[in-house]
Amino acid sequence: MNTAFSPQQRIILARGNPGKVKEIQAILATPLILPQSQFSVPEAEETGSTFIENAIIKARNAALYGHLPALADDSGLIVDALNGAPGVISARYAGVGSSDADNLQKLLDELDGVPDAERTARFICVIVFMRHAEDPFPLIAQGVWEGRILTQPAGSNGFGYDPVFWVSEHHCSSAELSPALKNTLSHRGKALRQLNQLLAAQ
Ligand code: ITT
Repeated sequence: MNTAFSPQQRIILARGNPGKVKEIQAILATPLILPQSQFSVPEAEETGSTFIENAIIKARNAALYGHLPALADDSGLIVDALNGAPGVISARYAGVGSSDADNLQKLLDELDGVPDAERTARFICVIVFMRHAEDPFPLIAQGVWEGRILTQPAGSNGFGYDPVFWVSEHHCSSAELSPALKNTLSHRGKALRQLNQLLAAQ
């Protein structure tokens, strides 16, 4: 089960919204990461009710149709005052095909009137690496980033819910952090560094 990579080893990144892809490429210590769009891979339906299930679905689909090892990120935001919503549907909270701005506005609407102390939230990231589509023992790495939801957006870096995610250590939103600083703190940064260790230990 050796996954020691040659420098030429290619890995498919399942799906991959552009915001995620940049962050993954900045941290992952593996060879060539190729976006799924370069292969004939049909979209996988994310039918799981957990981040882990959905990451496995995406990675397995990319490995199956791309015939290479595959990596998938499934991530999202959990808000305590909303019983964990938007959770696994973070990318489509305001409906299928909704934009980051639509989702963010829906979140602010749902939290209207909720006091600061009750706006606690966390970003979750699960990254799955599958050596092939039938891999019975995928590598699974996870990261969590605790924060709070602001009452209005601030900043223009990052993507998704970054403009409303308050980072208390730096007294600003996640969208006001530089990309490099976000990577040192974020759920995705933590998961990717854990994955690097898992890959190195193979
Ligand atoms: P894939 O193409 O990789 O499937 P996705 O964005 O469509 O990406 P996900 O189901 O993983 O699919 O949803 C993740 C959503 O969670 C993402 O669209 C954002 O709205 C939010 N999110 C995740 N990580 C984030 C981050 O670092 N900053 C802001 N929002 C984030």
